[in-house]
Amino acid sequence: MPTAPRICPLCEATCGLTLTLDGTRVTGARGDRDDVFSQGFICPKGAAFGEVDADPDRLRTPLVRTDGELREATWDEAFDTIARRLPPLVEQYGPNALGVVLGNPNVHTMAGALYPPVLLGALRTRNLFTASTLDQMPKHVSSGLLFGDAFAIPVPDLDRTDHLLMIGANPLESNGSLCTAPDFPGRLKALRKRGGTLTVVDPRRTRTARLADRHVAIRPGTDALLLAALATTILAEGLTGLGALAEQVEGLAEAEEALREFTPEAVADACDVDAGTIRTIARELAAAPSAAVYGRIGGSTVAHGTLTNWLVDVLNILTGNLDRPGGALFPLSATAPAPRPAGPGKGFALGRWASRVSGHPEAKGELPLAALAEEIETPGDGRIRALVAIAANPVLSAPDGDRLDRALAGLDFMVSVDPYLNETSRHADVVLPPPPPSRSAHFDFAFNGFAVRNQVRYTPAAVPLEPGRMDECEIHARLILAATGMHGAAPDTVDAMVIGRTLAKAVTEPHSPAYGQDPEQYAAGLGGRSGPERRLDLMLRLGPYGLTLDRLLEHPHGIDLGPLQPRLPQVLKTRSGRIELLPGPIAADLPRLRRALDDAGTDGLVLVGRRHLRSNNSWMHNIPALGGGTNTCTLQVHPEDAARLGLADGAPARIKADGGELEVPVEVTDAVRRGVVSLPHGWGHDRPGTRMTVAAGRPGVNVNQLLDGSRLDPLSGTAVLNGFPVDVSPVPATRP
Ligand SMILES: Nc1nc2c(c(=O)[nH]1)N[C@H]1C(S)=C(S)[C@@H](COP(=O)(O)OP(=O)(O)OC[C@H]3O[C@@H](n4cnc5c(=O)[nH]c(N)nc54)[C@H](O)[C@@H]3O)O[C@H]1N2
Ligand SMILES: Nc1nc2c(c(=O)[nH]1)N[C@H]1C(S)=C(S)[C@@H](COP(=O)(O)OP(=O)(O)OC[C@H]3O[C@@H](n4cnc5c(=O)[nH]c(N)nc54)[C@H](O)[C@@H]3O)O[C@H]1N2
Ligand code: SF4
Ligand SMILES: [Mo]
Repeated sequence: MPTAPRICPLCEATCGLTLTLDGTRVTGARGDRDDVFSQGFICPKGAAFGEVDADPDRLRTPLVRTDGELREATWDEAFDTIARRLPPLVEQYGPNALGVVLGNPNVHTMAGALYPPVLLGALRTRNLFTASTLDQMPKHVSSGLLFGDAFAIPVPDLDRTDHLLMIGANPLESNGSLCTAPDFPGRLKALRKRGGTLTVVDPRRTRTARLADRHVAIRPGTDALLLAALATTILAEGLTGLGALAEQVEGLAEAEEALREFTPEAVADACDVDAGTIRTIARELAAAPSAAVYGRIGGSTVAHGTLTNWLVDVLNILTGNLDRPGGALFPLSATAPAPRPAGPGKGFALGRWASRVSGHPEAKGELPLAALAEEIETPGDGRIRALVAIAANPVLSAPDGDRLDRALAGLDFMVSVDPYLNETSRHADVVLPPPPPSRSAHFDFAFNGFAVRNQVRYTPAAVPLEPGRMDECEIHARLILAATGMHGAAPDTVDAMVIGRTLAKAVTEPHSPAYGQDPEQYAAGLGGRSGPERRLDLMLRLGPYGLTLDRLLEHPHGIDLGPLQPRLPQVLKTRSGRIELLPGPIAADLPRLRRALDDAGTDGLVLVGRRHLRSNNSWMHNIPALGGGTNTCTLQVHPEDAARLGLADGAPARIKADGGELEVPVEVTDAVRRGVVSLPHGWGHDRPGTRMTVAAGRPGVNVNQLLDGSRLDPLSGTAVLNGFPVDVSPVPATRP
């Protein structure tokens, strides 16, 4: 049977797959043993690539709303409608009348990397919302402040480290995040096999925690306190070892002073981790020949998310592990611009503008997704009247979906770029469906920059597009043209414009490989059979390895570019040109952390989320092969809490919080610690007007309905999705 390579787009691990094909049908997927990075690894989601690809509920044509109903339409009708209705709204009410929502799969498609920045650059709206404010924005803010670049995110050197301290991540289910590592589980096992140590901090005894040398079942939301106490211990006991970093760091004494009061004894009750354990972890971290601290969702979507992420890197710095093999290093992707010479940069600004209704500061040019509904609902100048949602399902993924659901229904105009008619896209006036992944080329613009090894791979579409379908890059390009008054122009006009602009700048930069050349001549020499391929070729040529698209095509299983290398000080773009260890906004947020010590030790229940290996956020519950078993929407409760509250395994419970209440079946398990209940996200597929038949048959409940959107990490605008208070009670049996 014919086969074709395809990088898996279903999570951040970016495994190379070998698809088996029968004509244009994908009949199976196995791990590509020749892939330079994943070497044959595959998980159940990747193995179900064929089912994901062939889901009969995927939309085959655009949908356009006529007389209140979404009907199948041609591409011309769809883009004509956008061109007719969108620009007049922007013209009449200004650029901020258009909101843009970018969801998670944009980091898993070429289109999502190449076109939204062009759309935003042309439209100039301040109303940009992305999944980052439900996810990793605290890391961007922390990196922006420390290193001057929101994308300078150190990645744990998984394959060489002697010691890994993992905060709020469960890679045995998630396969890793902001740490692209195919076969994360195998890499953790290898760490233990070579005598290394793994400590996992998680209120649940996860599959990852079970693999660890030590599991610390912390009280949710208190990791910043724990990490601060680790830092004070290292400082107070003279265990710092900045080594080569010493001359690059400023603010060490100030940071020491600012953290001084967070001693192990001071935080122990709040964290429910005894002071002795905290000291031991600190000493082991400092003593390890090499070590990395790594934190993800459980340390991000919490009340002190930015402080937690900052402290992760403070610890990497204090122990001298930042930018050193075995520690936490900055990857260098093949499509990153060729490194400019080291020196002071522009720095990172926060809060350059604020949201209209609640005054939330922008972070990285974005406003909190939790504030989208109020920006649509609240009358006045700058109200969002039109929305473009690309690969996003905020009705399920963001706080208070019911309110957002109503708000979306009140828009003047909405476009969704989405393969499904789901909880969010059902509100669109025009739905533009991308083809299934086997029909798309793939390149990991985002994840190569967060990978544990420098490498580069490109897979062209495995199967040609059927007649009547449109590549997602072309959909995005045509959307840009229709939204900006250039409707009808050829889609690669957009790519030519970007190439022209990029080269105009590059030829003036002495560190660029294109320096001093003629931009038009350079552009004429680019390879690639399409606009997006030419852009990829350009980025590779201007990148740090001097690669070309042709070179990648000669290596269908990828090119290994070696282990991560130290990159300081070149990475730094702070105004000082150094690592600014205690940035102003961080110092200003520490009193709030101090106050968290006082509210500690309450007996109430708090809720945390969880992920399942066979699911992915809100959109994969429609694949029968991935459903069932333990992949269900249950409320996990510790046996002692269940007994105290009168909750029985399998019986329904009512769960109440700030934003609402839900009824959900209980799963009694000691995998969650006392005082903590766990409910997964991405469920709640029971709204009318969707076309996801399998998901609708086992809808589950939407955990985000428990939130009203008011709980945010103030520095990053990230929603608090973990560690919020809830009340749980049994649902009284009703008489027949
Ligand atoms: N309570 C709670 N809520 C959470 C989280 C949590 O841990 N707890 N996690 C948060 C996190 S980390 C994230 S990233 C967000 C994710 O939330 P979203 O960004 O809303 O992402 P998804 O839920 O994955 O929905 C993705 C949408 O993209 C569509 N899609 C799938 N493939 C493609 C494609 O190739 N092209 C296009 N154009 N569209 C596609 C899907 O049909 C779906 O509509 O959820 C957040 N919400
Ligand atoms: N199978 C699968 N894989 C996925 C996804 C998916 O939905 N399914 N989603 C993808 C996305 S968008 C992302 S962002 C990544 C996320 O990748 P991870 O961050 O690894 O995701 P989770 O599995 O949610 O792990 C978070 C852990 O934090 C714990 N936790 C909750 N609150 C706290 C707390 O206050 N403190 C501490 N220390 N721990 C806490 C939870 O119990 C959970 O085990 O996964 C990606 N991969
Ligand atoms: S681990 Fe992620 S990238 Fe690898 S096969 Fe599974 S879903 Fe795909
Ligand atoms: Mo995410």
